[in-house]
Amino acid sequence: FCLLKKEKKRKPTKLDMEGALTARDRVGIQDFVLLDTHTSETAFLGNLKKRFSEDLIYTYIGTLLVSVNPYKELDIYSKKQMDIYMGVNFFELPPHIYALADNAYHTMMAEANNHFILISGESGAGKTEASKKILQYYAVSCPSTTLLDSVRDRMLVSNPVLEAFGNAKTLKNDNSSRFGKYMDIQFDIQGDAVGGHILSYLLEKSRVVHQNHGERNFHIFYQLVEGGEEDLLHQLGLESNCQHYSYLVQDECANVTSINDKNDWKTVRNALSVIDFDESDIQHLFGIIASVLHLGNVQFEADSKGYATLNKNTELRWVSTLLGINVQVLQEGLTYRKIEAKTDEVLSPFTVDHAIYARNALAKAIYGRTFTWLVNKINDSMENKEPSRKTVIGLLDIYGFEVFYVNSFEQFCINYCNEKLQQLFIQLTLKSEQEEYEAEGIGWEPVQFFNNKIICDLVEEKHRGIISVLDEECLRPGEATDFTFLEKLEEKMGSHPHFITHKLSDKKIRKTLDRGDFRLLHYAGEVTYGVVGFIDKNNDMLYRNIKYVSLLLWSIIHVYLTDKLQFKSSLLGLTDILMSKEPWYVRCLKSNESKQPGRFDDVLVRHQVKYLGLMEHLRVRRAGFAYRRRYELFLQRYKPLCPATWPHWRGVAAEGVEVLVQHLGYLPDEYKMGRTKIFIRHPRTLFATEDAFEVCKHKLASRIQAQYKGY
Ligand code: AOV
Ligand code: MG
Repeated sequence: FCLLKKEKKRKPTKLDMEGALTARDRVGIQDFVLLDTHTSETAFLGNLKKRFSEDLIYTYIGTLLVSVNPYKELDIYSKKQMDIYMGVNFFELPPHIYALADNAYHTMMAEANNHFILISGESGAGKTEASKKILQYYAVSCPSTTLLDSVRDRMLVSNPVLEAFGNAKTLKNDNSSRFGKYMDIQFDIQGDAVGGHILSYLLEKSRVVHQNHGERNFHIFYQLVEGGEEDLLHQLGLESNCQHYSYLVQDECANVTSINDKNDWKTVRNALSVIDFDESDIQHLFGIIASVLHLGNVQFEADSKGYATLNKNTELRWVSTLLGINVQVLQEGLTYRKIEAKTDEVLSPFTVDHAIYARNALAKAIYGRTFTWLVNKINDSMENKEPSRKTVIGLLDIYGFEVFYVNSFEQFCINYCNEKLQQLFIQLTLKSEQEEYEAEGIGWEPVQFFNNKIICDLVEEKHRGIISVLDEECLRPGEATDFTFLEKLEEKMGSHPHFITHKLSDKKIRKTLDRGDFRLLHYAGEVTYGVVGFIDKNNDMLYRNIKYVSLLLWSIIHVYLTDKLQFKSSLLGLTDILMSKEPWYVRCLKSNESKQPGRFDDVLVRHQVKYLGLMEHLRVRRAGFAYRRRYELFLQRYKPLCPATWPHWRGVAAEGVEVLVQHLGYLPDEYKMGRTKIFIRHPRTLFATEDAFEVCKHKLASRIQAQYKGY
């Protein structure tokens, strides 16, 4: 946590103190580490619930922030609140997402290193809201120059734009992220936010052409159709009625009370102009979006031989105009396959099913690439070209773990992604924490925790994992089917404790599985996946069959062809990015399934507390030490506090530290001396030392003060 001087420290008033004392019973404890009955899950939940009922949605476990979705607007995100949290140490004010953001920022400034904030939790738990709050905090409260204001504005408005194109209503969340997002916020040496960069992961493109019952397509389509100006719609050949578009009404869920598409359209339109979209970009962008809607309405009929024909091609003409492709070429591309023989090209006609498949593949690909293009444009507009040294705070907000009645390849990818994040969390906290105590020779009672590596391996292991098996099957076009894939899985995974299928299970469980299902026991619960579509969708991701189906169109359409990454390798890349930075955690909990304000469903919350490993984290924290620092650094900072170490300690740093802390009156229980570091149990011990240092610093001559600048 923050070692910086407390710039705008707000001294707690008498009222605060009294309030804090009398209110404790009512509002619970703000850091679980201080909970008396710390090992009891019931006490943990009781504390969460008590706070939740008082609208206190944030609680710490040490420096980790637990957040419970209130499903109502709370008056805690104002500029005034931001000011209160600025430069104040973690534990001095009620827990808040701003406190975490602020401490990450000040630590970054003090130590000149990179940080990231990992936000996790299941679908609808509040990850995206949390990440927005953090970004707002940085954009509003970091020091500013007029020149940089535009960069900040762009960072802020990138959110509504990306949400319009990348979020959709699902059964779990009316504004569910359907892509993973990692955003670096860059700061210069003065601490100004000077630039940003976004990486996006695996947009759920299948949603463009198909949505499950009760869900919607991406917001942008409804925004355009409902909110688009008459002129614009006219130019794009669109009607102002969602019911008209088959890609928008399959689920009969065009209108949702919590969503105002008309207003959102205005926000997005304004945002686009802030991020440097000129009129021609905007025309281009919405031309492409409209072309997808028109494509969805292209219908095929079977001729006498059963081959696909297009009887009415008004829609196709619009696609042709909007994308600038000759209508004949387009028509051929959708109804014929081009086979390249030795010297010749032969056109082989599609059946209606194949034609629909080709049409949908094209719509998905167009949308997917437009999304990538959009992210690139946003990145260009937020880029900082100054070569000066910068540090970053990364924000990771992905799609949360989700289980539906029917789960397919999309859920498989999303849940695997969450599995990886949990693994990262375990490695960075539970495991590394305990390994550090061991390495430093600190006496330690190990804490048992469930390590989900076994499930990650099941999915991703080379040659043996589910993804490898799937990729192998995808290399046998024509022979492999979703069901041969399932058979291969059964052969390879057979007795794996986290994998079952209909064939592999006993009588009782068999009843709950279809023949085309496999079930994974994820860290967050069981999920049954239907294999239908796995081969196809995986191929789509590898861009093999898009080329195969509509090679013809691909040579013509000039949409950016950049996202060729395979999901697995891109995820591995992400892990590397995160491993090189200092982590902070926000664990979001969903309070209830029905999105109701103020309702706290005990069973649901208990389940999340369990699988997120919060109790284990607390145990490690309780038994452990809140703060540690290398002897040299500790001594360098605090040596003015002791005559024996000031101005120089001419011996081994560890011994100097021992002399120093003895002089400061540390009790034996408050700290431990490791091989290379001092470990301090409670933050309050360090705060007292920091306060003493503050006083001492003022007494020092200005020459010496200068030496401490930047610490
Ligand atoms: P998610 O990002 O975790 O789900 P969101 O951040 O989109 O979840 O939150 C879902 C909804 O919960 C929001 O649209 C708000 O209505 C409400 N909500 C969340 N956090 C808060 C808060 N701090 N204050 C008030 N309301 C909140 V997903 O993207 O589905 O995994 O893929
Ligand atoms: Mg989200």
